[in-house]
Amino acid sequence: MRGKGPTEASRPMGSGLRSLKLCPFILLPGLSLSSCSGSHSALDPAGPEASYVAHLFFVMLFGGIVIWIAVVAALIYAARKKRVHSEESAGRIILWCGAILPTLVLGALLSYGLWMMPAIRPWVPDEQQVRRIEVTGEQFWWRVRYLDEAGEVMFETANEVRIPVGEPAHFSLRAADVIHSFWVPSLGGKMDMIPGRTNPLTLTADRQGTYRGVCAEFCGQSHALMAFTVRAVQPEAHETWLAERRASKPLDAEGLAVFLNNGCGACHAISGTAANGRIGPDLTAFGERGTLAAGALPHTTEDIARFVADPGDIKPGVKMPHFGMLPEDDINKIAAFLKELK
Ligand code: HEC
Ligand SMILES: [Cu+2]
Repeated sequence: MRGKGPTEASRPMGSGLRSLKLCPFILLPGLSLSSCSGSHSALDPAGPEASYVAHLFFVMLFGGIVIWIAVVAALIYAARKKRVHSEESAGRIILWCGAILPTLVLGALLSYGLWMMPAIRPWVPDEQQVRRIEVTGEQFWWRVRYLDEAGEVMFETANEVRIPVGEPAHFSLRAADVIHSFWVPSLGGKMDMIPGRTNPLTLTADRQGTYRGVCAEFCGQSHALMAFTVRAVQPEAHETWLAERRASKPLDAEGLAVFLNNGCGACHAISGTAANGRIGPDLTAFGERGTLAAGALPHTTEDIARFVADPGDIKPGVKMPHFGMLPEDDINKIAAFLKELK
């Protein structure tokens, strides 16, 4: 059998293999192109910082393709020609293709990257960074604080950031426990959040929209479930929202009582109530959020109830105890109460 041509049985398999080999060439670009647009793509920039990142990517992609074609062409040429090089000509090839050319290419790329750096990471003097937004990475959610002109905290929220369109938003990035990384692909590059440090980051959204951000540094069991939302709204709408957030609102007293009686207020704050815990996300405007538990679930009353009953089931390693032992009725009341917090 060995050494003979393909048998009847092996032929279909051979053609199957051939189409399998083609598969990555069709599938990979298809798959990667399908993720090029949308609220979570560095290739669909929504601001100047992100545009530079995308630009750098395409320049590198183009350069990479040119070099790859040249290398493959050289390889094919070398494989076909059975020429034996003299030691001198081999040395010249190594010098040019192995040292001089890479140095030139990498030097050009480095200069280009350095030239672009001020645009990608605009440096804004401290005194111009008024009204900063302080974002703290926590396992596995985001604490968001809006500061006023004097740098005092106006109010706190979580897992969602609002910025005005067309105006630079200045972030102060911190970490409470381990290293996290703040990344909104549509708006700009990543910035690490390091315990004990405050890293500044300025991002501008030049079109209105909702953008998704993620934690880009492995930070524990539920790292992959640590997302957030950036909403870029018109500056006037932003001002109205800031004012609204500072005003107090009437609350459903019965729901609040169930919330407080079950100890939720030890870790969560709801402004204007006895709930003033600081361990978990501030829930004052919880009903406004588009997602639940840092993007882990949709924001529906059922999902809130499910999360409260067993948060560890949805986010492994979560720092919230489970409340499955509470009567279902209480959990549903709490969920309905929280959903209405605006
Ligand atoms: C020991 C502290 C602690 C207690 C007590 C606690 N939580 Fe939490 N809670 C947390 C932490 C920490 C998170 C953040 C979880 C995450 O997303 O990683 C959280 C998240 C949440 C969220 C999601 C918030 C968001 O922004 O999406 C809700 C809703 C919530 N808790 C409700 C409750 C309710 C209701 C109770 C009482 C029955 C309660 N929690 C008791 C610590 C606590
Ligand atoms: Cu993280």
